[in-house]
Amino acid sequence: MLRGGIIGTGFFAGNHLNAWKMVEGAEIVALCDLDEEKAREAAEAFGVAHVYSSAEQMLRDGALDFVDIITTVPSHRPLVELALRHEAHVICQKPFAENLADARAMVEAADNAGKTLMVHENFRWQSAVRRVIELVRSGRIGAPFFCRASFRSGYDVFSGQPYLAEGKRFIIEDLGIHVLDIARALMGDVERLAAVTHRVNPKIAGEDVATILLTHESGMASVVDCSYGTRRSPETFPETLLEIDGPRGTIRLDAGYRLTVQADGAEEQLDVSPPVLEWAERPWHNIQESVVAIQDHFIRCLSEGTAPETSGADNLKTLALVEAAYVSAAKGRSVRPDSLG
Ligand code: NAD
Ligand code: 89V
Repeated sequence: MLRGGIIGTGFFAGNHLNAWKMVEGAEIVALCDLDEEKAREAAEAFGVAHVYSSAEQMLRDGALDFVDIITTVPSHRPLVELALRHEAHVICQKPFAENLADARAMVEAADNAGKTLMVHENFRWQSAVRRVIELVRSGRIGAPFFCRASFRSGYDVFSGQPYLAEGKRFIIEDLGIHVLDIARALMGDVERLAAVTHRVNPKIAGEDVATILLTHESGMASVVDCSYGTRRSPETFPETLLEIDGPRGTIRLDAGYRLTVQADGAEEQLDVSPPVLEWAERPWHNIQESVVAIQDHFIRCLSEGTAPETSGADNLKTLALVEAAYVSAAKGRSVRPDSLG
């Protein structure tokens, strides 16, 4: 049984804690939050014995095999490096880093320490999205030549996560990062992109609409479009809708988790709704289920000594798309993610 410690017991941590209870081979033995009272409350709710307000102290005392970092982005690099100095494997929430230099430094630190560093990039682990990724990878519609990955909503994310209203960057960094990662998973790495952004909600500091055209290394194109300014019915938060065309057919994931596969002249329609786990609640059940899947993948990789699909090294490529999208939107021209310093 691998012994884990959690750093950060805020808004999203309950999902990780519930999910860890469902993952075989791992046990959370310590919780840490700068606000010790918050950590204590979570420890009582989830039966965790040890509580800390200092991550350094938790790592010194804990003999931990891994650390799960669930803090907001400014603390990721110091906490990841701290955990690696204490020889713990790390799973760290997205966004991985505030900039590419910090992200590269963390990947290098993990390589030097010989430890696994995985990013909790969970949208590609949602069961409906995973189904589509597997269909595309199986060659069902042939090599895809077009993808649209779309997340459009008017859901109030700010009441649960007030920090999202405060940063100069919003939708691309917080949500677009997931959708860009799905586009990478479906269509491969990206050679260049062009982004247009806009702010609808006057009460927030960052952009809440982004439309991004990606040219993949295959030469094929994707459109990633994200909005928190969309008032429509049905409200689809937090679904990512997908449409992928290949020479043999089309795959669509539509609102309400309706999957349509048209290939070689035949059509299949499937309900791929995620289960509402005992501890989950609509509409978050889709995300909540993916937290179990990604944490399970992390522990399997540690047990088998394999690299996670959403490793720190892999996530450098998703983070580069986020950076490139902001540069592109600011400069009004397309940008190669590999040209960024
Ligand atoms: P939050 O602000 O509610 O909670 C973060 C907690 O970390 C706070 O309680 C804070 O006191 C604690 N903390 C900060 N620095 C610390 C340190 N050095 N040592 C110990 N504790 C520290 O944030 P949240 O909404 O829970 O989000 C956390 C992360 O999860 C963010 O990066 C966010 O983007 C991500 N998130 C991901 C998803 C997803 O589906 N993947 C969903 C929501 C949030
Ligand atoms: O997934 C996330 O990171 C969340 C939300 C879905 C609200 O954007 O912040």
